[in-house]
Formats: sequence, structure tokens, C-alpha cells
Amino acid sequence: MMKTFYSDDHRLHHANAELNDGQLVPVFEKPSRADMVLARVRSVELGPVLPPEAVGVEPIKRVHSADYVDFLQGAWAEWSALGRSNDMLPLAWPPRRVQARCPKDIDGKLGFYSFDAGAPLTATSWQAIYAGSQVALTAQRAVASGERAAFALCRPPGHHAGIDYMGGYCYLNNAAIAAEAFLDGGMRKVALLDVDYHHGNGTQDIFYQRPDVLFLSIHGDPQTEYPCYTGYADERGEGAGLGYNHNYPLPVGSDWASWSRALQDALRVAAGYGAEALVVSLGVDTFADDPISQFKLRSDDYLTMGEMIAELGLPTLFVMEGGYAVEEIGINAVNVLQGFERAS
Ligand code: SP5
Ligand code: ZN
Repeated sequence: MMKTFYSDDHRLHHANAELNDGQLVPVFEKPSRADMVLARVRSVELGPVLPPEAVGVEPIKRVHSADYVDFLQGAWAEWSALGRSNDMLPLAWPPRRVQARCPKDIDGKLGFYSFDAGAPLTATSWQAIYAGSQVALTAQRAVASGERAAFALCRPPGHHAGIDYMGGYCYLNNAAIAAEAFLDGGMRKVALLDVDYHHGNGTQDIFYQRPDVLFLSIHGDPQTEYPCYTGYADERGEGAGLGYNHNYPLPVGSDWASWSRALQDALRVAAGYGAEALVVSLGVDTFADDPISQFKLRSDDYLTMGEMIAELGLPTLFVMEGGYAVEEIGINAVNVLQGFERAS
């Protein structure tokens, strides 16, 4: 039995549109994603579904800057005070060679605290974003208290959110917040494995200079895939963090044979690290039929993925990230958890 942590408040984040191929289209990151995963958790009887505890904002500020968290919380009030009612989207970003200062105006702030236009904010988004962080932190507590594993069914996702910026559907980095909470609870080392199709640039940003969180990410090659500018294999960490960041960029079209070789290597590195817990950024946009991604994993592959992860033998926290083939997202995500359980 694996506990799932979940809040209905995720529904409070439902933006209208995003840019895709030069067009504004309905968002891919929508409430039905979490609904489908929850329905699958229930139909296979994975285990109990539990609400988040009120853990609070302090653990969020251990990885995100206070000014960024305040911005997220207050952004809609500033926007609506100007008489605007559409979703908030950034308009301009500081270019290279500019020492960026955060302006007073909300349009300037939006660009200052984002790296793309892929993270719209609505009137009620903050409530959903905050609830997602509490889901992750409550699941983290369950694992810290002795559960072999737990599932944080977070929405919106988090792995593109950096120390002080949003982007790519992500606002608060739930997996990073949870990893930090393990350390603050007394662990010395945590491994964070990111299996989402897209590079976990935000997680990399947060831990890049630190040796106490080993970051491993398997993703589409940034030469052709979003987020476009990070995820290269030679990004290995900096200063005290050098050697604790491992990227596995794979070409478009990669299938389970090549993807699982990367996982095998990542697990080997994780096993040699001496972590006391594992956090998995669980995106299933590696699926062959994902509408915005280009790997070729099949539903059964996710069972094997879970089995392989279980073989590490670490207390494991799964945190939901991407996956946009809504019909199959539940099967694929829960297959990882069932594969894990089967091998545990
Ligand atoms: C959490 C997560 O999975 N975020 C993904 C954000 C992706 N945003 C950009 C999507 C662009 C899709 N365009 C597809 C063209 C492929 N070259
Ligand atoms: Zn993704």
C-alpha cells in the first residue's frame, strides 16, 4: 500500500492559453490531468488518498527567495488593481548584459520572476500552487516518518521553477522543497531523480552549487527540446556542487531501450552517492503519445521504470510533474508506483 497525498485545490489553477508553434492554444497543463491520476490511484486501490497538512510557507522559503514567494502570492492583486481580468502573462525579460532590477510595475515584475511565458497566473492560481507545495511537504513527512514510499499528486508541476523564477507550467518547485525538507529534518544527503521529458532546469538551478542534493535528470536534448538552454551533459555543478549534477540528454525519438540505459546509469550514480532518501520528479510526458513531447515510452515501460527505481532500496517520495496525454496519464503515472510496489 502506498499513500497518495492530494488536494482538490489544484482545480483553482486553470489558465486559458499558452503559446505553441506560434499560436495561442488551450493550456496542456489542466485540471483533468490530476483528476485522471487520482481516478487511477483509486481504481487500482494503490492505497489511501490523504489531504495535506498545513505545513506552512517556511519550508518553501528554504529553496525559493522570499521576494519571489511574495510576488507569486500578491501578483493577482497588483494585476487586477489595473482593471485587468485576463490571465497574467509576462511581456518583457531582461536581456543579456543588463543588471536587472525588479521594477515596480507588474508587467516588469512578471518578466523579472519568469524565464518564459509558459506559466500564466489566474485569480486563484496561488491557492492551487500553495496547496501543491503542502501536498509535497505532507508526503515528505510520511516518508521521513518511515513509509517506504509516498506519492505527492501535485498540480501544477514544479521542476521548471528555480530559486526566484517561474516557467514551463511551474511556480513552486515541489520536489526541491521536499528534498530540502528531508535535509532540514536531519538527513545529510538526498538524491533527486527527474524522469520528466523536459530538463528539470529549476531543480538544477536550486541545487547547482550544493553537494547535499544529487540531481539526476533524463530528458530531451536541449538542442531541439524545451527548455532550450539547459540540460547539457557538461552541466555538472559548480563549486561545492561540482560533480553532483548529472544530465542525460537524449535525442528525439528515444525509446525504452535507450531511455532505460540512461536510467540504469543514473541509478548507478545514485547508489554510489550514499543518499538517505530519493525524490522522484515523476513526469510521464516521455510517453509515445504525449502531445508536446517526442520520446517513445509505452505504458508497460512505466512498470519497469518503477521496479528499477525500487531496486535502489531508498525511502522514496514520488512527486507528480508533467504528462499531457490525459487519457493515459493515470495509467502511466500509477504504473510507475505499482512497479515500485511490486519490486519493494
Ligand atoms: C512540467 C512540464 O512538463 N512542463 C513542460 C513545459 C513545456 N512548455 C513548452 C511546450 C512547447 C511545446 N512545443 C512542442 C514543439 C516541440 N519541438
Ligand atoms: Zn515535462
